[in-house]
Amino acid sequence: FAMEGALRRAMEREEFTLYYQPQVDIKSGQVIGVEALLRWNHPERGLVPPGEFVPLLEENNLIIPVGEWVLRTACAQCRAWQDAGLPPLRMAVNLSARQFRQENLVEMIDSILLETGISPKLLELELTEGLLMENTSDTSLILGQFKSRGVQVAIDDFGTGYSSLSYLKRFPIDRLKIDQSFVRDIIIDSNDAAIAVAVISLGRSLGLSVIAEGVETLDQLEFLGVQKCDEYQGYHFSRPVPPEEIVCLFKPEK
Ligand code: G
Ligand code: G
Ligand code: MN
Ligand code: NA
Repeated sequence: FAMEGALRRAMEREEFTLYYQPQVDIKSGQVIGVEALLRWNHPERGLVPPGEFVPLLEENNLIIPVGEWVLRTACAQCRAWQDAGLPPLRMAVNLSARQFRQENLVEMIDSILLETGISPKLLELELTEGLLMENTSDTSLILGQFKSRGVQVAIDDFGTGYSSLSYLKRFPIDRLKIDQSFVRDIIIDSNDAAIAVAVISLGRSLGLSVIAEGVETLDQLEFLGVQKCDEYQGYHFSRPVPPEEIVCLFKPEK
């Protein structure tokens, strides 16, 4: 299968690369973390977005080795920024269901944390509702192991997966990510606004931090600020960028 071969070669030729999108504390305006986002730097096609190849990595199980590369690279980057004198930045990494269920996930993460020397508290794993709804017994076990290390867990695309909220009380979770589909029309669509406000309120009641994704305008940001949403990410502050551009955010103004 041609695409599988191409993806294997991409791995060998080190054509995968990570972009980072800043996550900003709404109250202080400070960048407090980044989300690592995979890109394929294709020799002919240029930068290919993950929507076009992550599903294929999943089908071929290549997401396991590529996902390990993502974790190691993201944690090494986190360390490099610290060594360069940046404030400690939380590093959020997307983990698919298949990656979450891989054998020895926790051991792999432990060795990457040890290797890179970053605090486990700076690593955040973004999981989906679908994964948490599968609720096999080892979901609790694995999440408990994250918790005991201080590794944080965020629920990605919150509100788009399943209607059951029971997993929120069953599992140790740190953060909800309001899906960008609710943020896009938050100013003009009262249903989207109501959903976002409800998620923020749910987070507050359960002691979870809430981050809004896909914030593109000042109006959206101000709405979220008034509603006391904790953090945001989106084009309004920055697109996902290569690591050098994250460093520039912290250079003293001239
Ligand atoms: O960067 P972009 O918005 O195009 O990402 C699209 C989707 O691809 C995101 O929803 C994200 O969850 C997924 N994705 C991006 N990087 C990774 C990664 O490193 N691992 C996994 N499993 N998914 C990723
Ligand atoms: O992991 P997740 O599926 O949530 O990935 C987030 C995706 O959303 C990334 O692919 C990123 O490029 C994209 N994204 C980030 N900020 C914005 C934004 O402000 N607007 C839009 N339309 N997309 C965004
Ligand atoms: Mn994500
Ligand atoms: Na998301």
